[in-house]
Amino acid sequence: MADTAPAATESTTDLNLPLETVDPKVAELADAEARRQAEKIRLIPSENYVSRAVLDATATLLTNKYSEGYPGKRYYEGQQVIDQVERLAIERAQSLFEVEHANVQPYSGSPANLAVYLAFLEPGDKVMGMALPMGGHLTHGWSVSATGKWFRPIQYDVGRETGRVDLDQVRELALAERPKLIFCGGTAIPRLIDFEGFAAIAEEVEAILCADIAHIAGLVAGGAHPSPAPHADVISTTTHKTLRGPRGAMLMSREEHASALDRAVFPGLQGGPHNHTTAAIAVALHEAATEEFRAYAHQIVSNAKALADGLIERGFDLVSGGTDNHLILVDLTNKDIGGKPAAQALDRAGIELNYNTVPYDPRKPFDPSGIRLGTPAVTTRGMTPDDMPRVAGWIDAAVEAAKREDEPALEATAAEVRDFTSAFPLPGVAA
Ligand code: DSN
Repeated sequence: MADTAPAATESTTDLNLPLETVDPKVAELADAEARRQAEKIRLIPSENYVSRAVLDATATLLTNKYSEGYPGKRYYEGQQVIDQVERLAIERAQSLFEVEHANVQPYSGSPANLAVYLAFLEPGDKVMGMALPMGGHLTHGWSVSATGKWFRPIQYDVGRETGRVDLDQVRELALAERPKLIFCGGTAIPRLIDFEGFAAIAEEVEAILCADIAHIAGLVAGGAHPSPAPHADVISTTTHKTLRGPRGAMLMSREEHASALDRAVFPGLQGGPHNHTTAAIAVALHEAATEEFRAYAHQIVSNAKALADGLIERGFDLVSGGTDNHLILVDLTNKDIGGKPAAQALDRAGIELNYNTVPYDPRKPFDPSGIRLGTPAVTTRGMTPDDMPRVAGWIDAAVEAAKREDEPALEATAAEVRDFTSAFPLPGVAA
């Protein structure tokens, strides 16, 4: 118990004392995580480092307020300030993504996507999305998700040889099955998404098209990936990946779908919005509207291409042969090592990424053939394409060391990585 609970001293009842005094254990863990994030090369493509301003907004007293409803139509009094915060976030989302409507209340990506179902489908209706092992998302109708159990999923693949979506196959399937909702986007797609092509198919079968841009929202905002805004009925996104905001989500659409989406989020699925998160989303959107962020978005892609080239030079087999965005999916079959032991060894070597299925993976999802990596966080840290060959070299060295079960070699790489990362200040903390 002594390890997990603060000592019951008088000081814990003083509500103005800082964390390190009231709960040194939690403070210590937060510091340890900051050190870990500083010392690693963080390549999980859905992660980032938020700015100090985003962190500050997250830690405000806005967390104390309940505000079920929407600006001007709340179920609790005292919304004079919260309404302004939420309107600001909405206006910034509308302006940045050039959309008529934005809902900034979804708690995260999965609830946001569930709200899309609630807005447009009845249980048992057909939904079409990319299969999870091909790079889709659980909430696009995968069998273990509520969306695959309560709706009838139709799943499309990527080409076995190309690793890319084949829109002719998607169209054929859509015409045969006539889903009511089609998702494009996903979690392990290294190539551009043809929103216009998907919209043409959705229109032909009279389906709602939802573009899930959770991974690429920052690239879209920064002009480094085409925007779905002119094409999709609904845009769903998280706010904490390439967009570099707090953990949260947004739904955006044309005005005609505004009230269906709003009713689905509240009261359909959620209670009170997390107002401190809304404020931090507003800050992230403000940051994403700057020229610096546009440069950042393009640099993410340049870094990913440079890292992909470095890996290819070292004999790694990249799904689709490379990347157009922030993400690289590697099939390790030709390296004679599974994705999971490789990812675990890489973590010990100071390089953080995740094991992942690859299309048509003969292995199980908990022990798949691939690793997934990306460059949003290292780009925030200030790394450039010139740094990527070195990163690729460390990945190669760690994978070979893992095969030899050579722990000293992994430790040696971790030491080199610690030395390297110390030149890149940890974003989000005071200088
Ligand atoms: N967990 C997210 C990712 O890592 O891509 C998707 O929800």
